[in-house]
Amino acid sequence: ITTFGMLKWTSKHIQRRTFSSARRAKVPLNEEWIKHATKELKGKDPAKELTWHTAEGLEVKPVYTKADTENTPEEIPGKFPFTRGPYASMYTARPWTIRQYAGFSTVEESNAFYRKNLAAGQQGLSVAFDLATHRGYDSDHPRVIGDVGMAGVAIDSVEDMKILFDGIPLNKMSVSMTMNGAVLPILSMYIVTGIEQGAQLKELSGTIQNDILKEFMVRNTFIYPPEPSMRIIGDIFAFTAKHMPKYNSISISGYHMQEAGADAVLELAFTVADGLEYVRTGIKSGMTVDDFAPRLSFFWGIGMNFYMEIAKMRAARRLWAHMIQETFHPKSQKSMMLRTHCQTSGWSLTEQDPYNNIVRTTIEAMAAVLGGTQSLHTNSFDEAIGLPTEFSARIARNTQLILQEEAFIPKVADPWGGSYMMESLTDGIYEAAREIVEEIENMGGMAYAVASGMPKLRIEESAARRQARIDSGQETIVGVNKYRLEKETEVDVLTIDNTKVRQEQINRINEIKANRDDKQAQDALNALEESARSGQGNLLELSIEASKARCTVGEISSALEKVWGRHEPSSRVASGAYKSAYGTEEEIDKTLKLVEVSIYTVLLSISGLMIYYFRNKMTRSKLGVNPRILVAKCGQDGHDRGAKVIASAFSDFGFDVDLSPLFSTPEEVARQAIDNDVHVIGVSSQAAGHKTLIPALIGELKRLGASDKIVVVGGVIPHKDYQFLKDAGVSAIFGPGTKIPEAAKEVVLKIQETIHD
Ligand code: MLC
Ligand code: 5AD
Repeated sequence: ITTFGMLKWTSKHIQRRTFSSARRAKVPLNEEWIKHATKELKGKDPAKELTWHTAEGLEVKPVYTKADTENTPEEIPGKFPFTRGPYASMYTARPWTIRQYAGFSTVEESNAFYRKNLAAGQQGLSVAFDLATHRGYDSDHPRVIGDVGMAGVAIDSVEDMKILFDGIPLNKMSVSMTMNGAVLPILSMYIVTGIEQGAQLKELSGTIQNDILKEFMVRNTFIYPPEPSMRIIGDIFAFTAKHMPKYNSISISGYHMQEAGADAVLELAFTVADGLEYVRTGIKSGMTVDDFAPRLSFFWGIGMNFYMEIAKMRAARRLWAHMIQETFHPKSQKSMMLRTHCQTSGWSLTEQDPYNNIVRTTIEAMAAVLGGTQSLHTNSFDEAIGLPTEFSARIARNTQLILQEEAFIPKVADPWGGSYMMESLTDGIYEAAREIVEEIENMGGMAYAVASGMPKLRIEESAARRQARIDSGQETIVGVNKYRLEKETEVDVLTIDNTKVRQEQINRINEIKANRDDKQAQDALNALEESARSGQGNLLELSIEASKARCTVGEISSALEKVWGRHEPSSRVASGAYKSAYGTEEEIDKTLKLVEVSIYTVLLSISGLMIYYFRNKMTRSKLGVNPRILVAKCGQDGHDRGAKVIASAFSDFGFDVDLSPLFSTPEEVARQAIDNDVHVIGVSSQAAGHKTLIPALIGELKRLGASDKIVVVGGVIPHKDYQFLKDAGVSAIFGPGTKIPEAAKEVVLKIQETIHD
């Protein structure tokens, strides 16, 4: 029985999350303080009134005293279990690496952008690839017409990679590449570029993300099924351990879990559990833990929960060190030392009043740095609007330069060490996360857990709960659910001419194919296919040969796909979580009534509908069935947090909800909408493909005689594209920060309108 085939769990086997006693404060509040505080509160109990329960369910007391750290052991940075940092001197000797993630449209433009940024103070590179490349398609593939060059740079062959790094010596500059699905062609093309620049393999330094488990959970740029995907990782560990001693063979990533909605404890636990699974993978491919574990690296998301994020990073280092020591008994200290990159949270940034995002990013960057990160990306303030412009990228980079060079922050290692509160919070997160890691290890490890769907479902529930806390006002987002501006200011947006990029890429692919030695290319592809079939040989080594022979990303990927196939993800809706976190049904109704009075009173009185129609009764009686919506993702955009939250909230509101498979073409979405007889198609777009994909969808509906279907769009859509989409036939557009009940009401109104017509 295979690792991934064994468990056939369904969501009903998965326990709803309950918070265990580990999350409660261990030491009661200081007696004397209680007396003073009670007086200040005019007799109310401060323990009851002022204890804060974080989204993780952790109890945070209003004050900590020496009693809280009585059992905290004395630790120093640079020493096991590394709670206080992987290095003894930390930033006092060398600050973290300013490593901004970027990539857009062509290799020429991205190369120029990198060089400019390096000259302006950036210290390491980090490449963002477009979604076509992520999913192993060449730019000329019909499935990726809307994706080429949009959310990152398009790479088809080593010739592209050579232009991307032109004038950037790979034997000196450390380069991170965020690549997971098409990791073999991309890593091999980077290596061949290094070699052809004259670098030696042992000089290449940087990081490949190579973390496929979290792709199956949240990020969704997988290509092959889980099991062969894990073999690829083993082969990369083996090759880099042998030939590339300065290269980090993986970036075990919690970031995307947080972006998908995981709270700090879930992010920490699932990431450490992923790491343990990868260590087993390395050992299975014939190495000792000390051969490769020193080159495993990590990646955290840093959101707005300031104390919690610092504590998470400290707890993570301790937890990793303990788990590795207890499970694998390494000889080298370096095998237990967690080094990490951090990125400030994109999800926490808002489309409304976007300059506020500079402040948010600064706070998050401070948490990352006070938590002891090795490398950091700070987001640009236009995150929720589009890709960074030169201006927004400069502010983002300068945020780090100011922290490094103006604020004296690097002068002390782990400055929070010994804080009563921080040490207690670190212990609390450590224990809560350790419980989950042990639960997963007892299931048989993360490969089993992922196959069961458990982590994905818990993250989706956590996301729906969080959205409900925001929509109901329990959590504040300045400028969105509180202190909203009367009038928003427009900011500049980067536009990419996708058609032009695609044509240029296609020209280069044709040129390469015309000029290469075809037999050499074919032999290299056959060898890859054979290795996939037999399980013999190292796939990275063979991919390097293929890249040298000028095989393309698409060709290398499909050589393996011939044997392994493409992984088909399943989609399901986590219903119930939104409603339960929003409050009681009465509270939902009450809130809706308030909104109703301000916005919809007129509309409602005209159409003679009562407020309750939103909750379906009237709509249902008019339609004879529940309102049906297809929540769709088009193209290679796998960011499905928004789609999932909408699906689960709409289902809680009484809609019948269908989810399209990820990576559908517009034609496939149109077909599914007709087959499922939905009233509305809600397309969620996060990767800038909307201007190509939405008109294609509406065109196809028309062609199939289904123009009556309402199309609404949600996600990251620049305002200047709104009219374009409306002209194309879109009925409504819901940007970031939309309250879901309001969106649901508008959708119901649209359905009503078509019935009246
Ligand atoms: C550091 N060094 C010190 C020191 N601090 N030496 C002495 N004293 C000190 N105080 C040494 C280190 O040992 C190392 O050398 C060298 O300096 C560099 O330090 P580092 O700490 O290794 O930093 P860096 O090279 O920047 O590596 C950081 C990393 C790495 C280990 C976390 O994996 C990394 O850079 N990751 C970045 C990942 C990334 O950018 N991802 C983007 C994802 S975006 P030596 O010799 O030991 O190496 C994304 C979004 C999306 O994913 O698309 O979804
Ligand atoms: N350039 C810069 N940042 C990017 N991100 C994604 N793609 C790019 C890119 N091409 C960042 C955003 C996003 C996160 C996943 O990575 O901040 O939220």
